[in-house]
Amino acid sequence: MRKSIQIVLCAALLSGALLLPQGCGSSEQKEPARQDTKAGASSESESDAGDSLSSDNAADTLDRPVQDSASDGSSGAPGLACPSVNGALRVEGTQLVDQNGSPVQLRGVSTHGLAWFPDYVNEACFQQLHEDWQANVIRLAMYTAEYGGYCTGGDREALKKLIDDGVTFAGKQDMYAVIDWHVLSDANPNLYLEDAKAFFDEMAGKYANSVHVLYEICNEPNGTTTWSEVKSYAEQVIPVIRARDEDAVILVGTPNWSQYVDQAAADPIASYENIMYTLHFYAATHTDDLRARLAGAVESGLPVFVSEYGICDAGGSGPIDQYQADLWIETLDKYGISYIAWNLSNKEETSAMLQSSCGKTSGFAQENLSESGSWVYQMLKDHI
Ligand code: IDC
Repeated sequence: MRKSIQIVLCAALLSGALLLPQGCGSSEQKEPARQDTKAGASSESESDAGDSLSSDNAADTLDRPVQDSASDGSSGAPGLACPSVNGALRVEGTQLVDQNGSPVQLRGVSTHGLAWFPDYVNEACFQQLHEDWQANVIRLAMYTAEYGGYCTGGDREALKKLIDDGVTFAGKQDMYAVIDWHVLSDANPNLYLEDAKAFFDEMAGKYANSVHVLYEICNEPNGTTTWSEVKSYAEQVIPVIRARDEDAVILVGTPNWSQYVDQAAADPIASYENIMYTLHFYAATHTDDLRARLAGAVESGLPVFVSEYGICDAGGSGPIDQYQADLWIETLDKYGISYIAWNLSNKEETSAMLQSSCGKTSGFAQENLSESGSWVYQMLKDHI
């Protein structure tokens, strides 16, 4: 189903008086977009306004039509891309682009496993991530096999409710949302292929008209899983999504914990459009070699999306390497690649954005951020 996008031509834009960048970083454009996401229950907010990094409180966050970013005649999208301005995303060559074909980069934060840390799925939290951190995407990570995993006895209805809420809150806060089927200890996504098909059938049926939703069909194939096995999985899950949602961007993991993008580049999925391939890095573990592999894949024509990264080691903990992290961001920006930081929690591990002593689930103050959290916060803000 083609996504319907209402075009709003506001008087100021028509007159040419308002030459704002085509992004939503400015307060004039912070109202969110969606009217067609599923209604999640409104969530509690533990925001402590006096203590918050966020300086203002955009209470007026309900449904607004999607704007056409061509309405001022501008072709570029230098600001913070967001659904109300940039609309549905698609892939052109190696680049993620907006509804007008302008390049778009998504930058944001991933939840930890939704079953482990459900409380960060609240609108005040997402509002702060967008307005203060300048994130324009949130990734909703749903483990398939770990603790509370969707395929290993987890509470499916509760997990889907968290996804519904996350998608709704992201839409209301004018952010894109990635629904992540978080394959990890299950190693080979084919293990739960039928569950994946049923899940994405349901998700795509629900969100076919939600321009801000992207689907990530397997976080990290690993172990002995080959690219041809991942490709076979993808070629069975993608048509399920396409039967409901013909054009949403779909992210496909690559072997070896989403590092073998070269293998995908050598044998990409040919029969579908708007497909991107994921590369994950942890800066204290992955350096020049993986960057070279990324560059090679992109230069050979592969659209890559970094749907997860950390600035610590690949175990999600250990020391932080800011030097390598900066080199990574430089490389990703050079190629216009999107990137999402792991993880939004206060778990006692260095990849967590929050100090383990922080009990808040929104309204974070500077001192609540971990070293990773402070770095990601500054890096995202510095981009705008
Ligand atoms: C880690 C979490 C950790 C959790 C573990 C489960 O940070 O709290 O106990 O998963 O096995 C990935 C995975 C991501 C990992 C992360 C850090 O996608 O799920 O999260 N990581 O190890 N790939 C590379 C690193």
